[in-house]
Amino acid sequence: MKEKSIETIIEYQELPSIAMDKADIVINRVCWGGSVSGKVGTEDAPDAILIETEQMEYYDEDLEYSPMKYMTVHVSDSIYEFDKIKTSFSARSSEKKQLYISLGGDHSITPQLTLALVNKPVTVLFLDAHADLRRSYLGDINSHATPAFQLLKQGHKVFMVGIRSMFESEALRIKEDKNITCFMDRALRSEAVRDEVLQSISALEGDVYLSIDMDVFNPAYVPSVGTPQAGGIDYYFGTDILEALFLNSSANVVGIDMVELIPEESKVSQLFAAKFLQKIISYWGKSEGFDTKEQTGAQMQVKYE
Ligand SMILES: [Mn+2]
Repeated sequence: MKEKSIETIIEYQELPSIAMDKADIVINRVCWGGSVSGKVGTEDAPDAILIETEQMEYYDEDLEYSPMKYMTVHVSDSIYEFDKIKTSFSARSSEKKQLYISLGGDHSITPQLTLALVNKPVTVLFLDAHADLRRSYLGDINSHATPAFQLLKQGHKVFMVGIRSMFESEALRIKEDKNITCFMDRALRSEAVRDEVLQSISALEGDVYLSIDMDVFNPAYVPSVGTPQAGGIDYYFGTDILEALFLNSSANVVGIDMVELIPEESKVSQLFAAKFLQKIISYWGKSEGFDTKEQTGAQMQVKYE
């Protein structure tokens, strides 16, 4: 296991990181945990997750291919300042189709990332235990409790899944705001409702930004997050959501974030996130047809076995 230090180069699956504008996959490290009101440590998650990707097999056992044989990757420098998040992708390609994944950091980073990536209203698929619809929290409009409100203010539609904690004013907003679709976590106990969620995601059209607050998962799977909440979805429903989104050819995924994880000693939380990150890359690669292209990806440059 590598020790985290300034000198250590953090990579995805120990694969070489190439220039942002040349890579198929851009992984953005947003080490911002400034607004967390619960446990602290979300700023350490990007590196902890990437270090655990070294434990992952290159082969995807579900999709039956090795994504990184076909794709290249860029891992960004760490971003430590909130104001710099919105310029995260300024060196991205202007022509090539790329996948932009940001590892947080707390949930306050999401509206900055949509500013970085889109300049028109999109649908934000918002997986979270909390509604995050406060106007401000503890005096801060850019809090981890306000991103969904900020996204609505930017003109986006918010499609929530897994919600199981909210303030009364947030509950009213969900009922009244036509730009919010919300599937409460408890309703997801029903297979029919889970199918309805997946069908709705399969029917999304246009640009979609995916924000994954890791507290959407049951704490038995992801025990260490900023504000854990009883209940929650499991790993396989999470991957079903990825499948529904990426197999939907009418939806264009403009960016993804994974936020609120706090690295912990057992490493279960960060291993879960690393595996989920791999699934995101794998489904995107499949949806873009990389598995039928030439094997010129990052893994081809690695000597192993
Ligand atoms: Mn959240």
